[in-house]
Order: sequence, then C-alpha cells, then structure tokens
Amino acid sequence: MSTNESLFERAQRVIPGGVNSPVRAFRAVGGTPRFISRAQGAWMIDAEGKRYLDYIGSWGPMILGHGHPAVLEAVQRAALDGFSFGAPTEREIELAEAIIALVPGVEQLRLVSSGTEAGMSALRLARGATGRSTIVKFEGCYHGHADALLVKAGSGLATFGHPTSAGVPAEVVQHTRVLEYNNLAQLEETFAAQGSEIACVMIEPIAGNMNFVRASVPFMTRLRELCTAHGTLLVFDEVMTGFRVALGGAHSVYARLIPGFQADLFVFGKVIGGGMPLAAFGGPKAIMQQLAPLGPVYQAGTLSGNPVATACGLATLREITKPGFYETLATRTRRLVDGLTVAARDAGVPFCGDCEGGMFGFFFGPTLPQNYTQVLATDQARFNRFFHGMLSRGVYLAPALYEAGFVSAAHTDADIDATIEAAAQALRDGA
Ligand code: KE4
Repeated sequence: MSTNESLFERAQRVIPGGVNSPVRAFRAVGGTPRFISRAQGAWMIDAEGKRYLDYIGSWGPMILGHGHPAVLEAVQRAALDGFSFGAPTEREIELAEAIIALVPGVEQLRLVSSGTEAGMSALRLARGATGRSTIVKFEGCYHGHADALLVKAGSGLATFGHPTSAGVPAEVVQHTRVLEYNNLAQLEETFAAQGSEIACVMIEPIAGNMNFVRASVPFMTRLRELCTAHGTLLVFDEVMTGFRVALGGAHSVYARLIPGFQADLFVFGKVIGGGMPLAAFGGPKAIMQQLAPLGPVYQAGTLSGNPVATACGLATLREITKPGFYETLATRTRRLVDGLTVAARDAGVPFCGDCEGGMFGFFFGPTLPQNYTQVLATDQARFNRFFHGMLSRGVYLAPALYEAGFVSAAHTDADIDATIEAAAQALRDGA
C-alpha cells in the first residue's frame, strides 16, 4: 500500500510541489500532506487508511458533507445525459434563478468554473461598467490568482501596489490599491484623494483568507457610503462566505446589521458547485448587460455552466434551502468554537475563536484580530503544533494559520464532542 510519504515523493516528481494548489502541500505547518483516497459524510480517509474528521470540506464546498445521496444521484443522472455540450442548457437557467432568488440585488449572473475566474470577471466588468481603472482591495483578503489581485500594499496609499507573485508586471498592479482591513482612516483618505478614479472596492465581508476576520459594522457602513458618493462599485467576494455563513451569505448578515445595506456586484463559488468546478458573478441587470454578447466587456468559458456541475450545485442548493439547515449548522459550529475555547482556557493557553453559520476560525492570542497585521501577531508556532496535535488524533484542520475552517451538515454532535476532546488532549500535551 502506498504511504503518504511515498505518494508525496512521487507527486513531487511530476507536479510542482507535489500539489495542484499550494496550500495543500502543508508548507505552512510542515510535515507530509495526506493523500486522500475517499471521503464520506464528515470523514476523509487517506492512502494509508487513516480516518480524519474533515474541517476543510474542500475549503468550503462540501457543506453537506461528502457523498450526500441526493447530490450523488443528481450528478450520476446528469453525467448519463452528457458531460458538456458547449451549448446552453435549462439547468443553467434553473441554477441562475435559484441563486438570484436567494441574493437581493442580483438580477442576472454568469456561471464560470472557479472563484478566480468569477473574481477576475467581476473586476473586468466593474472597470468596463465605470470606465475607471483603479481598484481597491484589502490586505489579507484573497480573491483568486488573477494578476491584478496578486498585490500587496505599496509604501503609501497613493503609491502603486507591489505584485505578491513573480510573473506579474508592476504595470499590471499599478491601478490596484491595497488598504488595511477595517481601517476607516485609510478608506477616507483613499476616497478623498482618488474616489472619482475608483472602479470598485472588492472585499471579503468576512475574511476567511486571514483565518476569520469580520469587517466591522462602522467600516462596512462607511465603505458603502463612500462607494455610493463616488460612483464606485462595491464588490462582495462571497466565494467562501456565500451560502456558507448563511443562506443569504455574509450579505444577509450585514443587511441585518446595517439598514438598507446593499452591495453592487457579487462573486460566488465553492458551495454553489457542491464540490464540482462551478462559480458565478452577478449583480444588477444594467451592469451585467455590459457583458458580451450584449455589451463591450468580454468574458467566456468552455465549461462555464457545465451540465454535471450545475446538477451538483442545484442538488446542493435544494438541500441547504430546507428549513432549519443553517440553524442546526450554526449551532454545531458555535458549540465547536466554544468547546475549543474552554479546552484552551483549561490548558492555560491564550486562544480566541469566532464563527458564523458553518464557517469558523481561531487564533492563539488573547483577542480576535481585526486586520492582517494583527493575525500575523498571533502565535503561529502554536497554531502549527496544534494542527499536528489534532491531525495525529484524527482531526483534519486547515493546514495554515491564514485559513478558515468549515463544519458540514454531516458532522454530528458526537463528532464535535470528539473534536473538543482531541483539542483538550493536544493542548494538555503542549500543542
Ligand atoms: P478558486 O479559484 O480557488 O476557486 O477561488 C478563489 C477564491 C476567491 N475568493 C475567495 C474569498 C476565496 O477564498 C478563494 C479561494 N479560497 C482558497 C482557500 N483559502 C481555496 C483553496 C486553495 O487555494 O487551494
């Protein structure tokens, strides 16, 4: 039987870093990645037959758990009718209608194959619709690997962003401003200086790419006001939070906290594909009709709206729209975070956690970070020890401090209890 080590050695000979997406290589936490053979419900089984309670859920999509019978049946049936046609299908209409019915402010949407593609397309659309080039993002937020979004803050607000990746020419990110998340002063300063040039502000409303950091209500309120005052589009990147933190995504959380709140464009992914390659971007008809073939903003994709992926997404949406789904999921996720908090307190370890719906995060430090710099200041070494302490006890958490965690509908109360017990043991043992 192959072991994870032997598979990793073999993988590294033919795939850069042995993985098809960097975070899977365990480089942030060290050690050998687990090569997963199969998964069922809340569990993943690796190549050595070891079982893990899965809190990655494919980084969000597997909200129902693995192998949900209704989803499996829908995918099998769709596959028998054909994998891909390169022509429109009714199911794409059904999925678009289902998403539009759940997200106020989305009148039309386009289906694509990844969150990166959705974010990149939304960005191009915002620029095309406003005729402006400057965009704003926030440090610690990740919107996929489109060139213009692989950028870190310049030395000053007015200066250009600097690429975070080789291969991205400086001129490609010269119109990207990177601000500090939750920093009202920087927001005011940037809009005062450049408001009329800003096409859009793209934000993760709950930032799951720096573990779990919420945009404060004052910050989000002011961001909306400034975008409105300057004709800038507010783009909610809900690839991770959409249909994960609530049926209405993070937008419904902020719409409840901020009367009349409404983002302009939305980016979705992960849950809406149910684990298949499917993402989307959407917004008001007047903006969306700027897209080819109607308007001047080009965007396309061979497998966009793929018939098997849309079957998977629709079957997933049917399950998560059932009464009580999110109440149960949120209660279980909250119990997990509260349990971890008590376990850390009993072990005398500085710890704090947060969650919304089926998404959670935690830090080894006294208070919840409000921005990327504060995330960096938490105890990463202890995070890494804790990760391995849990992995060795059969609990698979995110293999990086900068990632969020996910609970599925397949996680039982017994699974949550077992996870909390594993944490208590790991922390007692010095994780
Ligand atoms: P994809 O291109 O990976 O489908 O989506 C990009 C993306 C866009 N926006 C947000 C808010 C995202 O979280 C992501 C992707 N999330 C990462 C997890 N941090 C995917 C995991 C990976 O890169 O392997």
